[in-house]
Amino acid sequence: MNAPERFELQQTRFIRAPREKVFDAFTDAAMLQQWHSPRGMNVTHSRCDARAGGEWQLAMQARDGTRLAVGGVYREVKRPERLAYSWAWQGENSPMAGLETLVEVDFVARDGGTELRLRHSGFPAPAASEAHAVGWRSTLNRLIDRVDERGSAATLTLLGDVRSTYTRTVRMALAEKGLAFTLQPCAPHSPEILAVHPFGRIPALRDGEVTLFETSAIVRYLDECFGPAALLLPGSQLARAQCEQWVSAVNAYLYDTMARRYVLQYFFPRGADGQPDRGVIDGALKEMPAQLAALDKAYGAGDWLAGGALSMADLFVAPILAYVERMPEGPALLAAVPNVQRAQAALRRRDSFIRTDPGQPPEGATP
Ligand SMILES: N[C@@H](CCC(=O)N[C@@H](CS)C(=O)NCC(=O)O)C(=O)O
Repeated sequence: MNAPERFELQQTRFIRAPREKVFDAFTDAAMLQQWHSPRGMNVTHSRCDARAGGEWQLAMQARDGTRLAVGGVYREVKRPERLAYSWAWQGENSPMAGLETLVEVDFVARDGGTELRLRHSGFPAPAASEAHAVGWRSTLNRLIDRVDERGSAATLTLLGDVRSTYTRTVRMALAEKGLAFTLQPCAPHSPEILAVHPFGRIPALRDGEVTLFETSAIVRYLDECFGPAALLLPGSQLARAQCEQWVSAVNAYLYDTMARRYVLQYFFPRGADGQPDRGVIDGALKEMPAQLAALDKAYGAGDWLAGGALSMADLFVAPILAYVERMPEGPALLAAVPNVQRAQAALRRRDSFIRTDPGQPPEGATP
């Protein structure tokens, strides 16, 4: 009888760190605890006896409380070149419990750093190897954050333009979370952005081999996957829904009126003789007081749109209003909405707003 077919995955990553450091991150229990789970999960327990025949074990926990445990036996331990170990999920809830697969990692010295070549084999079905490939992509990002000399700037690249309001929203989120990143300047519809964003808008985010587009998805990802807790998504269901409501309102109405048909008409005039198109601006000006009044009512006596603290919703609104205020009709429009003015003043005192001023040198690392 033929042996059942087995499937495998392979991943290769370059890390700016010596082989010994990368190797040790795989064999030191305290180091494993810092990175060996996909983003958004934590390692709650790690144990390893890194010699041929020695055992290793990890327990992980997701933010929603889901627990996973995995372990195995070292087959080959050749510091700093190669490591091979068996891998088996534990616990009756795991669909792969009891099935042993094999992880092989080669650490190759290259260009002053390490090329990590990972092979994970022995999966019973392609879906199982694909699910583990997703997990490894994210887990290796966390390894790189820890050991690469550029930290998370080695995995996180923001593609966009510092003048863009949506790009600024993500830059503010990165600053609020204290995350190092690389800024890759790129224009809407450029080949670089179209490679990661099917609709050619900016911004987009690359996290190692993971790519994301749409500002709200990017901010949510950064907030939920980095740091001990979410900072930009309110804790209560109602406040989270209100946050989502304002993000959606910016995407559906406010950006179109205040940025595209108003601010951008002044910055990139499309009217006769290279002048701003008055008809377009006047059309936007008719709609803006009602939109600003809605924001004014939502802020009320507080400084934040949802949950009584800074949230992603505030990061969507602030970059737009910062431009509106500088336009000819801006000061008069804003004078009618004192709550908006007060809330914007509070937000503008934050480091994340000050550091992301489009007139300042950009804060990200260069590619
Ligand atoms: N819903 C998108 C909107 C992004 C967007 O419209 N970005 C502007 C720059 S601030 C853009 O790329 N404009 C180019 C265009 O409209 O073609 C998001 O949330 O990321």
